Amino acid sequence: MKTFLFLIGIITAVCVVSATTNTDSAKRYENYQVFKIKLQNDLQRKIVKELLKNSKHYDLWHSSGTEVHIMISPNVIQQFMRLVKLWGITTEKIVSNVQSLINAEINDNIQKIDDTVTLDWTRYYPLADIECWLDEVLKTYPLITERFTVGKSYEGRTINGIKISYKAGNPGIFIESNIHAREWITSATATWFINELLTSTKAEVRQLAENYDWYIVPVLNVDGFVYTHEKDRLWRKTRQPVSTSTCIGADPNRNFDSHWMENGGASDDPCASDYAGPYPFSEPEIKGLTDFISGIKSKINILLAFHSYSQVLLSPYGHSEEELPPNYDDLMSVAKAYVDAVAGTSYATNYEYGTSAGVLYTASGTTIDWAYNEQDIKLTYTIEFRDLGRYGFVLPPVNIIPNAEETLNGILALVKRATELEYLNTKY
Ligand code: 0X9
Ligand code: ZN
Ligand code: ZN
Repeated sequence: MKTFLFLIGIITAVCVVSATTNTDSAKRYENYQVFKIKLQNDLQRKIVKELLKNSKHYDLWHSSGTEVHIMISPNVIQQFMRLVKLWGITTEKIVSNVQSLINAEINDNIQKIDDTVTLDWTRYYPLADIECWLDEVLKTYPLITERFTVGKSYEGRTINGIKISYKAGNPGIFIESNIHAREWITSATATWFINELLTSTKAEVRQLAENYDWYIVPVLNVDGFVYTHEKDRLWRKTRQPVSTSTCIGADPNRNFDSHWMENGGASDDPCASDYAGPYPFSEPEIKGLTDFISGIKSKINILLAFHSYSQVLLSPYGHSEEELPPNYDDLMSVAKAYVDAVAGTSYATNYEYGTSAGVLYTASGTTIDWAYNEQDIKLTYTIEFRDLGRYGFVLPPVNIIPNAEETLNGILALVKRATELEYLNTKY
């Protein structure tokens, strides 16, 4: 019985902290502002879409049916104000200086630096520290854990994952995290979750850990993640150059070969934040991930993709709002269990749920649609973590543990409901 081999406590990784990052050469967001916009008609929608084409000065942070959050550079704020007045668009400033959020985060991260790294989830860590911690986890639990790699990034970094398996024959759950570079809360939550599966003594967490095989990739977009730490905190895409443009990178969550570039769910403009890439799987990170998942698809029953922000749980489809997936009712029932469990946690955080295209917007070529459509994984969800826009992607690290705790409760309920609906039986 391997059951009793887990140790209790925090995994201490003894690696020297990598040189601190994000300083002089990093892009600054002085006086960049984030506005919440309430869209009342199609004309207003069109105007906002037009503005976003100017990707140098306008960056989409969030979008749902009627509400859009846009970060705007100080150079065009006056122009923006004139336009919204002219067209009667309702706006509200939700961040008055993005750089001050980033400065606060840098302070939070620096204060606690010492010589060795122990992930304690009170701050955000650079990739080298996460990798070091993961090495230590794998060394500490050699019988339960196993490294897997999903190939190499464009810049040549190995993309690491951890498989946690207490016994043979378990159904599998795959977690993809930090596919979008700036969504730091995702890898912070994924690493906390790994630690919890290995060290928690709570009965329900032990049962979750020991009766399912977990495949977790804490940081998928490694190049982009390093870039957010060193050069541009708000970078989203990969870092592979585009031959036809001076703009760099593709949106990895539009690069999957499933309804790729359909229905306006992605952009063919290399400068756009949702650029689909020149062709499906053009990004090595996505090619590597999909090759890996294809190889184990018969063992994967559930796939979760961690994102931020918006507090929503999204099911397929992303590529079409009208078309609903065949097991829509089950997908919604399982989603409701997740959302109720999150709301029932002491923080009482409110999530919404629904299909991706229905709740947010059409997005084609995404992880969860590909896994659902092409890999026969019938429960796939995007989870958009905290918050609702007060801090957006620059979520203060005091949120890490609360976010992770409510996510764990959500996943416990999700797996329970999925089991009741018989989604965790052996597939083939
Ligand atoms: O746009 C995305 O890729 C996700 N939102 S984010 O702010 N994290 O970038 C949402 C993806 C939703 N999934 C689908 N629409 N399939
Ligand atoms: Zn299609
Ligand atoms: Zn995302």
